[in-house]
Amino acid sequence: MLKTIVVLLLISVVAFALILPQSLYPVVKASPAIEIDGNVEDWDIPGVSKFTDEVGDTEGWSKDPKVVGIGSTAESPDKVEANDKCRDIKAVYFYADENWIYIRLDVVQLYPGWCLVSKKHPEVYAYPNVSSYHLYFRVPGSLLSPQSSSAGATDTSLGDFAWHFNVQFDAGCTPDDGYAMPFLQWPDWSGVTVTGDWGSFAVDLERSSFEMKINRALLEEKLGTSLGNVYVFIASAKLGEPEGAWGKWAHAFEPQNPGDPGEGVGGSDFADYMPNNSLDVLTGTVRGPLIEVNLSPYRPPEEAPKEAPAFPIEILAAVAVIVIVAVVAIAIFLRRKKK
Ligand SMILES: [Ca+2]
Ligand SMILES: [Ca+2]
Ligand SMILES: [Ca+2]
Repeated sequence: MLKTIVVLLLISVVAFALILPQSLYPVVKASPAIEIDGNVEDWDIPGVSKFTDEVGDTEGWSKDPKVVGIGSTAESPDKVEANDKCRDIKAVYFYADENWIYIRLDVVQLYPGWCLVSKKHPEVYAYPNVSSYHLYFRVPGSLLSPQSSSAGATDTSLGDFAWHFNVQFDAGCTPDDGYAMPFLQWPDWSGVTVTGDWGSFAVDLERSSFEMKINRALLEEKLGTSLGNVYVFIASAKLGEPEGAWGKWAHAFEPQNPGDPGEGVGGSDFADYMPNNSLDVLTGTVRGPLIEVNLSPYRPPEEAPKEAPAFPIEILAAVAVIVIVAVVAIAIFLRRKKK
């Protein structure tokens, strides 16, 4: 008799385990991964923030052979239109997880060879002439004293929108078929290259995109705060005379005075920028508003909680099974006792 009861109880325990829904077990979700591999097709994932810029809205000088055709970085007339499209910013994307900040910048149209280093300036490493890209980040709560001047000797002040770090890159072709890595700069003008522990960078020539990731922990340690909502100003610039008042390096082109060493000739040197209403080009002053984006680690929204019954149906079923088993066992027990 006891045997029968034990068997029936075992059956009910197995039934209970089978009924127990999968939803009661913890579900581990694989986090979506963006690879910095020169293919931006992996950016179509939840949590990516995208901001767009107009196409064709570069400054007039960027399309004008009479301006960009002057000086040691002169563009030949047949290349002006193509180079202008490399300077024409189309969109920026951000994504953030526990370990990395991901940035993607799209331009209207890159072309093979746009990144070739100018033979006129072989002594200046990574000097592709066509365009460089600047991203200025204002980080609320940062312990760094912010900087209001722009980098690369571009004549623009960020004034009240002073930044805590910026990222610049011109993706100049390196001899081993690679690209020059971005430079991450602090307000005191020191900086690090975005490579190794700091991150990585790649170019998707086919989709006219740049993608990079930056080490969150190293960035936050330097900034003295964790990254949440940040404010960003983005611009492109043609590179100009490599030699200016502060030495030989990739100075910005001076559209107000082409052919002269850059710096200090007034007005913005940026060919395109975003957001579109954030810069007073004539005075070279960023007045905002900037792009606002949250760089805290992305967490998928909790799945909408199902309408839970007052008592879970699975537990109700399990209790019913146990009760039925117990009743049958008692009935058998009593019947045998009568005999
Ligand atoms: Ca990718
Ligand atoms: Ca644009
Ligand atoms: Ca623009």
